[in-house]
Amino acid sequence: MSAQDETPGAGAEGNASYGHKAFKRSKSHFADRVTADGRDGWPVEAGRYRLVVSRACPWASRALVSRRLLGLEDALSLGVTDPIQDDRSWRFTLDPDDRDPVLGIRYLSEAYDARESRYPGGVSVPALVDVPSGELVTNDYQQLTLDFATQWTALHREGAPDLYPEPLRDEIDVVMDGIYRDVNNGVYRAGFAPDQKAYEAAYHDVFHRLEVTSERLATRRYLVGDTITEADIRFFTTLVRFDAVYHGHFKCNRRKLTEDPVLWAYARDLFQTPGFGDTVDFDHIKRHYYQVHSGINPTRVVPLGPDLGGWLTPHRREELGGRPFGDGTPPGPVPAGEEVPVTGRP
Ligand SMILES: N[C@@H](CCC(=O)N[C@@H](CS)C(=O)NCC(=O)O)C(=O)O
Repeated sequence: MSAQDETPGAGAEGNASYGHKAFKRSKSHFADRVTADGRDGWPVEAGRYRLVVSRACPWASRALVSRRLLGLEDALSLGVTDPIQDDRSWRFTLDPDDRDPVLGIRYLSEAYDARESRYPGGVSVPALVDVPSGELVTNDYQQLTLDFATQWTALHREGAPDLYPEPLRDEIDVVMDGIYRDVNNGVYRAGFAPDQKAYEAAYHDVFHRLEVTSERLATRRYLVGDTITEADIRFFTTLVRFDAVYHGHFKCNRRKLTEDPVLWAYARDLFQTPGFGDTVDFDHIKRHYYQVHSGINPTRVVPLGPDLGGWLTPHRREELGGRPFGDGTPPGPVPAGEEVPVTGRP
């Protein structure tokens, strides 16, 4: 995957660099995998690991959606950080006494330190933490959700969809690769571009790929095959942020998501599918981007718009056919205590 090819950097967004040099997304430093056979020393086990996310973060949000769709909530507990980091990075100030109730830590960096003392890199979400030892297992967001889909199967709910079906993997990988390069990461390259030329190149990549993908989705409900796959999860997490943060804050403003009828209907369809929209907190998203990236928004003022009401309007994408969960079923309700507060919902 292209993320693994990026050059490491350090900068104001923790382990992704921006400033005078072209934006580079860093490699995930901790790339151990939790697998069915435990080959890295981390076997899949119910109740053993904690997923730490920020609901602001698109990479962490993939894991949030995937965990819901697969029904891993009982097996894999969830810690949600404050959307605003301080100088020690992600913190658990949304929890009583500002501590994660399961890990007992105030900062995610404590789990990184438990794994590797004086770890010099950035602290990033998503992070998978081993509860008994308090050590970080992995922050490899590219592999994490693929492993949820293919390694955690013994703990999937009954009726869980196959998000990475074997016969479609090559096609899914190709689609995800283009979307990663030009859209998921392209918006960051535009937003953190150090000069006009770099910004324009990224801007063109973003909108070229959105156009191509919009054409693809005009006649098919989902990106690959006729069911929801990992590719849809990865595209959704950028689309859902598009008008709220990427259009203005990252200057990706050729058009809004709401101005592309196909992509807007596709994104609404997914948003309204259990497991997608119920993980999204627009309040966390906006406050994180506009307040944390003070290099590109020095006043740290958070815009009041856009109006979110449209997310819940009919999309009529079911007319294209498709079987969202294949032979499976939608996930049940959001577990108690994990509901997104009303301040973050449309
Ligand atoms: N580059 C990260 C990918 C995930 C990522 O960039 N997450 C962002 C939030 S969207 C983060 O935690 N950045 C560190 C920070 O902002 O301090 C990794 O290598 O795992």
